[in-house]
Amino acid sequence: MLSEKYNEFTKWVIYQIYPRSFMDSNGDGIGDLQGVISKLDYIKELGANAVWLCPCFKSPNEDNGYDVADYCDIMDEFGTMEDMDQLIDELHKRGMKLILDLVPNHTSTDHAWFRESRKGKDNPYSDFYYWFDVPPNDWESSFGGSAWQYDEMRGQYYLHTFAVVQADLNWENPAVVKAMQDVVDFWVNKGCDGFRIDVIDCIAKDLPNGKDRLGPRLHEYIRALFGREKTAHLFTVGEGNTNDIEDIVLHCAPDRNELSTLFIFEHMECGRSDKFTPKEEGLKSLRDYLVYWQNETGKRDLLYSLFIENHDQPQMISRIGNDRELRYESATDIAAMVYLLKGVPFIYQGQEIGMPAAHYDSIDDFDDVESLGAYRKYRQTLSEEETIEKINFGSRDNPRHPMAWDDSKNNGFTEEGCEPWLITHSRAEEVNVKKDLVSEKSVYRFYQELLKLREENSAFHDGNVEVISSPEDGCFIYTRSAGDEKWVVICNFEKDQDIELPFECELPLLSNLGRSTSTGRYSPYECAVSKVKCAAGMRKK
Ligand code: TEU
Ligand code: CA
Repeated sequence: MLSEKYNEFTKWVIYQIYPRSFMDSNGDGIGDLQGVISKLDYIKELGANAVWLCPCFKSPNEDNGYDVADYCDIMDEFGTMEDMDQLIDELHKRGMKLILDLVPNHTSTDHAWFRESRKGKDNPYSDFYYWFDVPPNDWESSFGGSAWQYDEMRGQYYLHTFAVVQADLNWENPAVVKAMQDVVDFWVNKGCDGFRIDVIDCIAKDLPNGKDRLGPRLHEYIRALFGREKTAHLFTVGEGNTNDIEDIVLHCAPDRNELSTLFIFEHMECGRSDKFTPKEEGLKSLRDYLVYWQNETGKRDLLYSLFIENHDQPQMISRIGNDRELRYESATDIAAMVYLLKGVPFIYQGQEIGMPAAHYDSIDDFDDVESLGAYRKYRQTLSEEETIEKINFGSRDNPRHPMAWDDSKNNGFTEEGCEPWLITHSRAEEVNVKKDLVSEKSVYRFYQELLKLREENSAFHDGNVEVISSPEDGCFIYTRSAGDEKWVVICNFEKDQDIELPFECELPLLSNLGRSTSTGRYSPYECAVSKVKCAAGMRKK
């Protein structure tokens, strides 16, 4: 059984917003907080009751907000602190929660802390970052090149795990720990209900001798942030980079007083052999990861994060689904596979209308610092055409194109005469909210029905999960049960087939193709959810 606190979190449905690309309220081509406020009813009507807002703090936007220049002030392009106060108020008025995106591993080199630190070795901020006369190791940056940058003013090298303008904070320094606690408390005092924590596993380094980045004091630092009376009620999700279940237990077992849950990313490798190289595989790849992690987290009563998209990931339906002829079918089938399992659901903006990956012919149409670094790397050995294909496939710009609200020139994201900060989505004319909502096959309405079913039936919160299909069945069938209530979720994969069940069911209460029976012939990507008539006598298939 999940702990009471974790079971409560299984009732949250978290909608992730990349504010820069969500809705522009003032015609400057950049999404903003007033734009978010204008769409809260759209999010609530979907069935989400919490919003995760990607970083909205002061930033020069070299990494679109993940380079923070002031943790306690709002980015100029997104609006003012008054706008944030209004957003928090409007969310709470709707019974919704706010999760902010905390970036504790690094700051922008524009941050006042860094500007002071680089002045020399005798000011209060001198040791806020890692400074060495010579690089103590050969660590590489995640965005290419060395992770050590020489700073002329200081006359030393500083560490940057990510972009050169993102300097790593030195968590060995108690003043850094205190400063980040103050940031958390500032936002808790303003009404923030939780945090997504960026690259949480990176904050503890074992320098100068550490062989890898995972230093020994990580859990001490996490508890310093979230193991306090003031933070005990918060929902906290760490962006992990571990697939080791014992490590995950250390991060989020209830008695650890650290995090509520971690994003476990193993399933996000579905459909690719590396970030920029596709791999032919279908829904079975996702099913296998889901079954494994449901089992591993379930055995240990850990809260599992249910997600298939985010602001860094090319859309899943373009990697393992069919994002052309069967876009609706595969988007809704994947939703049923994932979001009726045990855990806390995360839905990324655009996922609820089955937004696919985008495609452009020129590198000039790309913005993402990671993609531009990859382009330079691949062009050393590949042709322009081969490189552009790779960048289109793996770019983080895929989920960051302006949200497609309708099929007008800028898709309703900003005024028609205005240039959006990033080129509009190449398929927005075909896939947008307005068109989806009037379609017979509306992905939004399917998500709405699914989330309503999940909300109204407690078996989908803390109920037991039992997988009754086998790995080679070409479908994923699982039950959720609590007390004498049992539901069966049937998700067929790419090939049509007959599906039988070892028990009687009522008529499907949810189905992406409107089927009237739970068993019988299933079309490709067809799914159905039904109540089991009698839980007794259930046999494995
Ligand atoms: O990403 C963490 C991270 O490891 C990235 O390299 C991510 O895995 C990669 O972009 C996936 O392709 C977090 C944020 O989610 C990302 O947007 C930031 O750029 C990064 O940290 C630095 O803050
Ligand atoms: Ca704007």
